[in-house]
Amino acid sequence: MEGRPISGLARLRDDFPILSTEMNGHPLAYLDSAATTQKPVQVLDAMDAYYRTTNANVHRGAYLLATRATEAYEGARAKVAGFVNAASPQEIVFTRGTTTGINSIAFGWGLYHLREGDRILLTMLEHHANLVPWQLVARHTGAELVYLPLTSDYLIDTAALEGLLDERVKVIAFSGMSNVLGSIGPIEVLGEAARSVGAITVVDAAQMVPHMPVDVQALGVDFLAFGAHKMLGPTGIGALWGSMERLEQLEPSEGGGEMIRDVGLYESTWTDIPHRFEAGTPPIAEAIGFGAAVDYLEAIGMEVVRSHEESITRYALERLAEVPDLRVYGPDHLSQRGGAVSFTLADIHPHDLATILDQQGIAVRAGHHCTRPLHRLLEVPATARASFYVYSIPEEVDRLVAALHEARRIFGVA
Ligand code: 7TS
Repeated sequence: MEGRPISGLARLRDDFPILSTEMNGHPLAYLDSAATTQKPVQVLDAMDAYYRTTNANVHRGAYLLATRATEAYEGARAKVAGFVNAASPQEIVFTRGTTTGINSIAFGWGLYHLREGDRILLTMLEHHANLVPWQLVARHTGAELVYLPLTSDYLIDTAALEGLLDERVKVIAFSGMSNVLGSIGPIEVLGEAARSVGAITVVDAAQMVPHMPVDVQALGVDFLAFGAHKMLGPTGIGALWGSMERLEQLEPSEGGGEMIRDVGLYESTWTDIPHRFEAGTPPIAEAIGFGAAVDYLEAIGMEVVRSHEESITRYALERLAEVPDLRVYGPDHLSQRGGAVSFTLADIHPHDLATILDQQGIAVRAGHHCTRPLHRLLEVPATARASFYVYSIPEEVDRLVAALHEARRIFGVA
């Protein structure tokens, strides 16, 4: 036990108004950042200022206000592009979130390029967002789904590629960081494997981009989807990054205004990338909030975000190990994991556990976390999950552990 980590980022907490509220008569201990993160005043203010001073529709007005709105929207795209080191802002498509990003690849690429006999390679730890869209596309195209298993220490088992990888595999889609186990995906290995058989790689980066430095040009993958709301930004917006070569192979999966070059009665042509994938009026204020979230994280530095998360996760794993009958599901090594810590406590149902924690003002998620196949593999119907972000402090872990001891007493765990 190395003791409490120094909470070097605790000073940030004043930026998050919600963190000084009370729940059930206790200060809120928000330990559900894998579901969504809280928002700093810098993000709230950017969105408020946009509506107060700049609001107009984008890419259509001939007047100054509309030009300013368009510049703010496109400025946000450039910030997001810089954040993941995209080769150009054009490679960033604004989406509604991770789910929409993955669906737009499944339906904009998969539907047009897959046929019977082809294979889509997924893994056993995927969120439903990176599973169900592929099931739908498999049903349409006749392609088959195959799964990479997990190792005994909860990592994607790349040794199993040997039996599964061949020319039939056209897509490898996998999570960059598991929302349940915390496991970091073997991106380089799977990217290389995909290239060797001419498959595309799709990274569900919902939990990855918010939690570690990401350089899309260095990763060697084709598509990467993430959302703003898990990285201090608003809900309703996310980004799909794709290499220009792959984006050119993608068909729009939504049609409407602003995505066309010309429209005839029976056929239309598309405008340039990325706007051909952004039909209709986009979430403009949300994009600006996303940009402000990126500024905020860049001011901290993503290396610092990652090391803070490692230290709070190390502390949580050490302290949770003190609770008898508690089982954590996920890799032990911090270099292989992020800050989502899922656990069960004896045979107490995770929902009951979450209710007892809530009575102490501690917010954790309980359930299958949109990963039913993974929970079946773990042979538990549900887990409780504590997850951390830049504002998480060791005192919250202490309160969690104390409340878990209390839960054991309440449920009479011997
Ligand atoms: N992929 C992963 C790995 C996720 O964790 C989530 C959301 C998604 C995709 C979907 O993101 P969305 O923003 O489009 O909904 N994960 C969670 C979670 O763990 N608890 O609530 C949402």
